[in-house]
Amino acid sequence: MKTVFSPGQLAHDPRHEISDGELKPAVEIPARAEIVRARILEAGMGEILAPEEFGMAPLARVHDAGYLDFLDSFWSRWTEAGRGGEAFPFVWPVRGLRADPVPDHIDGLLGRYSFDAGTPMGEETFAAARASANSALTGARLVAGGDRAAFALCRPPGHHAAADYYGGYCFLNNAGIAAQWLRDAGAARVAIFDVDYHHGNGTQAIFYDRSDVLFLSVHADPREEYPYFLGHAEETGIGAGEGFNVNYPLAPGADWAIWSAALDAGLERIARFAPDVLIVSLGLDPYEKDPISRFRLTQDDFTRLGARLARAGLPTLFVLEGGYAVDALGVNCVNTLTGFEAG
Ligand code: OKP
Ligand code: ZN
Repeated sequence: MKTVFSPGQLAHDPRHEISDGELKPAVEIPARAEIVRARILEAGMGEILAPEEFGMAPLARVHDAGYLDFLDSFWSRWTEAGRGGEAFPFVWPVRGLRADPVPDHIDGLLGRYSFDAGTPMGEETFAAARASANSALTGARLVAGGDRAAFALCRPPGHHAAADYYGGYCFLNNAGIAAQWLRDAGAARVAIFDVDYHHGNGTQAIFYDRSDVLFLSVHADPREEYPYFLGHAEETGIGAGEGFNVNYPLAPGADWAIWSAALDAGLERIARFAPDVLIVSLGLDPYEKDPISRFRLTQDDFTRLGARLARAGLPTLFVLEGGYAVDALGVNCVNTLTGFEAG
């Protein structure tokens, strides 16, 4: 299958993140994409294309105008406030405070448009996130044009970003933007299956009241794991979207036997939904050696994952999400994709 990737996605190159009460080395780094690209070439998996430029319109179908404006103006506001390094929010409009009116000050804007303090922003962040979204959109166009599958090598990732907030290393919801674009291009129903170790809270929030985009996620139980505030089994959708949001939270430590049972349940739900296209939010952090995660998938399990996804028999767009065992990322990613192709 074809891969879509732009070197422009590497421009977001954070130094630090806030986690565990410390300023630590960032884990969502350009090397993640480079090692995946290198393995695709080494394995001869197929062509790597540069994304087309889709402009702002497909982003605005999913994201709030004020949020996009914030991302676009962030660096000039940050530097005008006398800052020059990486930005982190530190104040949020939680219960009892007011999110409207939107503040003028960059420190207020950072809190208004984020949900965590663990996600560094810099001068090149929005440009890299736009390039990443263009890769997802180009992959969607390949699948809409008849390719059985495509791989969008998205980085920065997207599944934690909602209509009007960033967090979890995510700024633009690449999978959600691709899903909406496919709907606008004529797909009646799109399923998004998120297999990242962390719940895809942003994607869930974007489609929570809709029945045309089915969202499913297998992830670590939010009672014990990031993002803590979404991803429980009882979140099933609202209004017209009731029944079209499916969470499979698992206790930390889940191995292939436990994890693949949830995968199979999700695939059964997808078969009943009968979508025109399947989007896989492909997080590689369920891997047993991932440094920030606690599931136990092996490298061979990713091949099995690809094969099971292929059995759905649907045009499939893979969109990269997380995965931080950098040395193993290329193998785990290509195992999934070649497992799919063989399946
Ligand atoms: C992004 B993606 C661990 C801190 C975890 C946030 C994790 C974001 C994961 N002590 N920080 O879903 O892989
Ligand atoms: Zn993750």
